[in-house]
Amino acid sequence: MKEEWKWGTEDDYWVRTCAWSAPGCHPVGCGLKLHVVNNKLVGVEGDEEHPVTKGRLCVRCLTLPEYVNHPQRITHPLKRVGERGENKWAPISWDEAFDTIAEKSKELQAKYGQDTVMVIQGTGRNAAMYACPLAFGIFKSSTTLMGISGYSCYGPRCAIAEFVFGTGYPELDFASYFPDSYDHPGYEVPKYIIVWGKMPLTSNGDGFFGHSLIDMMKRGSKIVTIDPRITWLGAHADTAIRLRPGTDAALALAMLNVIISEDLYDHDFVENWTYGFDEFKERCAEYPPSEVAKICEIPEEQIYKVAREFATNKPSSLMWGLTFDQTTTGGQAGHAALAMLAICGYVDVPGGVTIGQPSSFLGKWRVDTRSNLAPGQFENRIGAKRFPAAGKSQWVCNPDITLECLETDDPIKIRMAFIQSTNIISPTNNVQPQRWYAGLKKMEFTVVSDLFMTPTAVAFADIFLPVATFAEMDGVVLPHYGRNPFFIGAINKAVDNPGVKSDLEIDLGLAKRLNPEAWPYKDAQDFYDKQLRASYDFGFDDLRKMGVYQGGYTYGKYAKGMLRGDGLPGFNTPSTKIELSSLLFPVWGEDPLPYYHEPYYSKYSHPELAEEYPLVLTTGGRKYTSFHSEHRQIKSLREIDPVAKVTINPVDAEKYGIKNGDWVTIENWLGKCQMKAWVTPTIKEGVVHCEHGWWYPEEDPTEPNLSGVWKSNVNMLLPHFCVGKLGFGSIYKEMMCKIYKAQGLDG
Ligand SMILES: Nc1nc2c(c(=O)[nH]1)N[C@H]1C(S)=C(S)[C@@H](COP(=O)(O)OP(=O)(O)OC[C@H]3O[C@@H](n4cnc5c(=O)[nH]c(N)nc54)[C@H](O)[C@@H]3O)O[C@H]1N2
Ligand SMILES: Nc1nc2c(c(=O)[nH]1)N[C@H]1C(S)=C(S)[C@@H](COP(=O)(O)OP(=O)(O)OC[C@H]3O[C@@H](n4cnc5c(=O)[nH]c(N)nc54)[C@H](O)[C@@H]3O)O[C@H]1N2
Ligand code: SF4
Ligand SMILES: [Mo]
Repeated sequence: MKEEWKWGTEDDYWVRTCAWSAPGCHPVGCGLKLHVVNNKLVGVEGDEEHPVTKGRLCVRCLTLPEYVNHPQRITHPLKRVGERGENKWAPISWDEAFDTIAEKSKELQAKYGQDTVMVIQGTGRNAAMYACPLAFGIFKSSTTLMGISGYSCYGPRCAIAEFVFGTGYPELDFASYFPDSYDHPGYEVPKYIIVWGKMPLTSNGDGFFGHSLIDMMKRGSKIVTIDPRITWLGAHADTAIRLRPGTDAALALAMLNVIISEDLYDHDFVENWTYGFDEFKERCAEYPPSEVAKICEIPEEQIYKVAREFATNKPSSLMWGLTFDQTTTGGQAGHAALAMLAICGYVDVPGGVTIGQPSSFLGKWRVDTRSNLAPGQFENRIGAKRFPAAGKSQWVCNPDITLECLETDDPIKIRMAFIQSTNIISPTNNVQPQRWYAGLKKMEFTVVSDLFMTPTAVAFADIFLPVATFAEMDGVVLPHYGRNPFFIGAINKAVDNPGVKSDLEIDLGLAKRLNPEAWPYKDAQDFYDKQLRASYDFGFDDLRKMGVYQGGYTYGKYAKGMLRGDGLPGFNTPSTKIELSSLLFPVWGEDPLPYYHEPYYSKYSHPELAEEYPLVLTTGGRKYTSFHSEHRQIKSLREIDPVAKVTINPVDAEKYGIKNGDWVTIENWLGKCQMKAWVTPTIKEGVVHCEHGWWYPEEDPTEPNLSGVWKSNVNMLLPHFCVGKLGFGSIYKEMMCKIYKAQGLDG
């Protein structure tokens, strides 16, 4: 990397930076060069010197100037002057906004108790790092959460990995820890990569740079996709297994059955580093490929082929996605997938999966903010005791129980909401958004921090706080939020926009009024400088110059005594080994071994519903042109994806009289919505896929229309509280529905 991060003249210059929301993305930290003329962002280029992303950008960062300079951006704090829902506002200063929030929170906490203030956050944007600290360290409230049912984004995958491996997130080894990348001595590209219920090229989830799969394919990796759709990657794969949604656990157990019964596993690793193999082997034997092929509705040969290729081509690897969080037995599928990696000897080896060495950077600070709570307050947060496994691994409240608490005022009265980085009534961070809508209408005071006026802000906000884009702020980006931190990247301010603040700056402004002793930082730069110096021998200015810091990776840590607190070899689990049979699960009432059962709602679990609702509904496969409900205002992106789409197989389209481009109603007993049909054989027959996140900013923003937020809102068809025994799981990817031709967007 070059030494300079900013070059040019005073009025016409370039800034090198790493991306991380806003606009929304996970901590991939792609390298950009931003061109600024007269304090206006005029151009964007990919930074070829970034060691991982090497100049490549997707369309959302390529259109960044359109987003940053958008005329509908809110660029000063607002207070509501009309009724809620009327969209009438007056500008106020940041001081007035902070003072009002501080006063209101004190007043409501005096009346209803400390936990009456609820911080609702969205997914892992940069903002996510500062949401729990806002609740714990500023409002001193334990009520913070994402609205998503069953914690079903990332949390379940991390929790299962923590319980079974005793580590942070196991990520496909894409040489991202090393400055010399794929040329690093000893690194090997995986021979086979199973991409399971995930579309990383589009999603770049949690920091994995999706396009690195193309790098590895060019170096010989073969791809297997497991997905009811043939994605772009599926079309370029060696094998694409197009299974019935929600049957992943059965498939994994059948592949394990083949690997074990054909003696293709790594005996040395199993003997020395795993626990419970004998019981595990018996469980896998209950899943013969012939039976599982029928459950998954796939050819039996595919199970044998993929199991054999995965086990015998060393190293191979596997990545599993959101689907495992959003299905009934996804936790079990995750356990089985981890077992596949373990018994084939692909853990902590070059070209297998890297296991996170959790970074203390920011992590420790985030944990420490809990010390601002009273004794017992954290332990008693909503739902933590009812689901102790989730309570142990997640810091947040149980989302399903919190929704019920909003409705019933039991066990506490929540009366103030701070809605940070979520457009919670859009088809995103919820199921049954109408219930969240009703619950949030009960608030006596609501703050929304966002970049644009959203349906959520119009419906509920009393104060609106405008947030900076990454081009307008200083910060850091940390892949996997520190759970497997390949690198740390510097976010460097390029444009000065005094009307907006980053989420950290918002925390700092409120902390000054509500808990200054716990927040001894002058400003954001001072904060990052102190945090970095607590873990490394460099500060924020040094990181700016480095651009990206890569700490390197040690393989085989389990054998070197580098994973456990006591310094002995092994894994950081109760048995000191990878737990094929979990010692923890039975404590929480769960089977120690992975298993499959039918989705909550399917033609087999609810045959009485199958005649009326014959199709399987899966939702939310990611698109390049949006991040959840974001980007709907960006003209170039809307030209690519103008309206919500439902994908239908031609056989089903014919059956229900639907043609490509028709408006379609998707409906079940909980609700309905409208989308345009995309008829294509890439989706499995009997399955429809609905996009999530849709609203229409060009429509009337006031109540009851709220920019058309209810029209293509597929989450109205998704039930609440379809969780497993550990509290994890949901039905976003495996529901039942019917479809029929609609008149248009309004019916
Ligand atoms: N562009 C963009 N990127 C994003 C986001 C975004 O909104 N836009 N969101 C971010 C967030 S918060 C997350 S959590 C990640 C998620 O990113 P991923 O983990 O990649 O998840 P999805 O994109 O939902 O992809 C799921 C894939 O699983 C398939 N699928 C559906 N049902 C099943 C099933 O039952 N079994 C199997 N095996 N496959 C199934 C779908 O067809 C789809 O191709 O993406 C992040 N990145
Ligand atoms: N049907 C269905 N629904 C789904 C999914 C699915 O697959 N299917 N996926 C689910 C998943 S995995 C997730 S994680 C949720 C995500 O849901 P959320 O993360 O809640 O996403 P949004 O509702 O789009 O809300 C994000 C809001 O934050 C604003 N924003 C962007 N960047 C920043 C920032 O830096 N700071 C602040 N303060 N605001 C910012 C955006 O403008 C936007 O209005 O959606 C879930 N919903
Ligand atoms: S993945 Fe795309 S949107 Fe995310 S930081 Fe990289 S280029 Fe930007
Ligand atoms: Mo997510």
